Amino acid sequence: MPKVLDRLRKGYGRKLASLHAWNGWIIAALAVTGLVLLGGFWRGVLGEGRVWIKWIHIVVGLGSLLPVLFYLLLATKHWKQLKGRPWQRANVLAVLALLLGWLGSGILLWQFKAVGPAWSNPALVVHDLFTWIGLPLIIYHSITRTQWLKDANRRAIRTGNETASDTGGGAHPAAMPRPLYSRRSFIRGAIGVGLAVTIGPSFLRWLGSSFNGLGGAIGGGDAMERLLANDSNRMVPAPIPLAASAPPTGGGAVGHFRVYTVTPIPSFDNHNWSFTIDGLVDRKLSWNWEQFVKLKREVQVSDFHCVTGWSVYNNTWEGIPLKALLAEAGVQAAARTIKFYSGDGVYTDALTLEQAMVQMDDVIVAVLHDGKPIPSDLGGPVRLIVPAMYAYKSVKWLNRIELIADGHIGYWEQRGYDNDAWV
Ligand SMILES: Nc1nc2c(c(=O)[nH]1)N[C@H]1C(S)=C(S)[C@@H](COP(=O)(O)O)O[C@H]1N2
Ligand SMILES: [Mo]
Repeated sequence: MPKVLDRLRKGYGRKLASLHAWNGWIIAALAVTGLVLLGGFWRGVLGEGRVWIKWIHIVVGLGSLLPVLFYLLLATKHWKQLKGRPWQRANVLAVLALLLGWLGSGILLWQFKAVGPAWSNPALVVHDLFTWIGLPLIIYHSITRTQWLKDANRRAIRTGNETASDTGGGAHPAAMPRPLYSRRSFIRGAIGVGLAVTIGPSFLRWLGSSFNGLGGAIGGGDAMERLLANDSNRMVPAPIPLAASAPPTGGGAVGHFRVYTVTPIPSFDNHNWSFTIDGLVDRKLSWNWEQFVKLKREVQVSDFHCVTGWSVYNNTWEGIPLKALLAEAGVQAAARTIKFYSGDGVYTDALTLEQAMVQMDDVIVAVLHDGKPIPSDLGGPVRLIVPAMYAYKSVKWLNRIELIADGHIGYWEQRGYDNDAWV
């Protein structure tokens, strides 16, 4: 056994270097796929590709354990070598901590169904936090280690250091003044400041929305207030909340919605909005907004869970129970599936009649959230809410319900999401 270790340690320098390179490539792949998964822009553009990218991210992420394990074989020697170099030791520990933090939280996110929202929610916060801290460090590290900077460093050292006789370069320009700041530290400083300026504001916004208490203090105002202020819908009259909605029975939602959409956010007003129930029904029904706001609404409190690991708890939704709408239209015996259409023209999803009528009692066509109109970013004026299932069932900008005899595979289900969406 010691012999094996000995042999392993032989090409030690070369091994460390290639480990470093492998690790670099793995982190680069994770950074690119991770940012694509995070970026709202890519949701619509990629479609099915998004599910693939998620799998690549998961597999490569699990693979990041390998360089860590290999490094541990070399760690004792490396650690001794770094004696007297506290910064380099800190660097090693930071990289290990980053990789393990990402890996641990990543595994919980990957296994979100097994662990449930109570684990996947904090895991997402940790995963994001490590990204916010780790990615700038890694970008800084890679930029300052590129070849042109190394060359610049050498030049800076040569001109700044009178004893640099080992540069092999003939006459030393002794008259050259020693620079106050070396070119190297100047460039490094500039890169650091550049990163802080570009990434800082989004980081603070993320901090504000991830930690409720800090929201007002550093996040720059409440996220929901911003969404409400951004509402691009122009529906008149505004729905008047029931007493159970204002103040909200649930006491107010806890957590923040991430705005997800696969199209540009649509905007509606009284002229381009209507709501229809058709297909296998006894009475095809259609409402304009003035008629729709007069329908009898109910209030319910529920949690909202996305498969990517975030949840919003204690939402007070006010709207029309799906069952009431179906009863009014009269479902024909041949109908088996309820198909939901979004006013974005692209997104659809479905529930079986069995799910919506027998297995669930709380599917609601929602018009208000916590006593306020649902803002356009969150699917207003009307969105579906299916509390017992993951939120990809909760179609935003809902404007049509069709009863059909066949099954229907929804937008994300066509692109790899599980047909079974039960939380
Ligand atoms: N029309 C439409 N509805 C949609 C989506 C979408 O992209 N378009 N995304 C779904 C997913 S995956 C989630 S998690 C929730 C997000 O709702 P939010 O954007 O209000 O947070 O909406 C669901 N309904
Ligand atoms: Mo989602």
